[in-house]
Amino acid sequence: MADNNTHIALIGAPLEEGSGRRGASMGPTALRIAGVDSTLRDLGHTVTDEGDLRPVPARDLANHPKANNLQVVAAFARALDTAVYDAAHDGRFPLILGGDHALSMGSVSGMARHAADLGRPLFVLWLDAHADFNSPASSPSGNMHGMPVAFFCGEAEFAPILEAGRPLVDPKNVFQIGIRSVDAREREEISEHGVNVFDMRAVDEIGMANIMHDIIARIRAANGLLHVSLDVDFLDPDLAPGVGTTVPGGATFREAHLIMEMLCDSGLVSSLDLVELNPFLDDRGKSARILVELTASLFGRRILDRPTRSA
Ligand code: 4U7
Ligand code: MN
Ligand code: MN
Ligand code: MN
Repeated sequence: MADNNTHIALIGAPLEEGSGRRGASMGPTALRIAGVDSTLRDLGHTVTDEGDLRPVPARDLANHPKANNLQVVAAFARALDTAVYDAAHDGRFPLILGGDHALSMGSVSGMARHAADLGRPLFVLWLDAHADFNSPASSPSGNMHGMPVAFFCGEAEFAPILEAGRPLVDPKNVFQIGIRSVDAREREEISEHGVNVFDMRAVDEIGMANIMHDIIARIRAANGLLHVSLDVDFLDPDLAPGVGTTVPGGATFREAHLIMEMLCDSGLVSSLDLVELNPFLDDRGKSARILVELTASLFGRRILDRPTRSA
């Protein structure tokens, strides 16, 4: 993916049951009102809006005391696994309009199947204040939006949400940036499994450009596909207040745009989640708009007509 014509499939996933509060189900609508489709078309891309998924709850799964709303979350994970796989298989770029972060159980699993078809490794760039590596056993809340990374790495196999034997993501192929809130057991898990974490201290000390050069070089060397998952709370709450789990000290406007600009130049990105937007908590559409602006940078909007330096 770069700034030449890409066929983008917008897939709405109005899931809010993975989080502890209501409102993220309005995310896809807010992103459409903020102009995600026209912004991408104006950059020269072809956009097909597939509308919103409305899966029936997965009644085959028993309720779980520590995986809140498992049936609804699993239904979205299954529907997205299929929708994302099908779009990518047909040569379209899946762009998921969330919805809370539990939906990434499905979007990443769908891309992992697509990457396995191609015989290429899938890498995940997780832009978030949180590591999202809990399981029902470790989670302090039971909220499944704190579990997707453990799930697609195969570390949260507590119920048959997706088929056994599905392709997983190697935790060593997961890069996290922006992290600044990690639970006690999560901290042990991410280091045990070798997740690559660039926490906010690393961003301060190393700088975003250096971090991104390193990540891009590693994915390119492995001929990998890259799925990007952007949680609104990655950004500083002053920039993006429209999220249920704000944490102070997040990424700045330019740090976030630089990531997207460097990713665009890299041509490595194959799919994107925009997640955790809660329009009920937003300030006059501010957070929806910044997500659309960041998406524009990923899809080729640039300050000058050339990359600043060779990427
Ligand atoms: B998000 C939390 F305990 N870790 O598991 C949990 F702090 O998708 C928060 O990153 C999870 O917004 C946040 O409930 C999930 C909590
Ligand atoms: Mn998250
Ligand atoms: Mn988060
Ligand atoms: Mn483990």
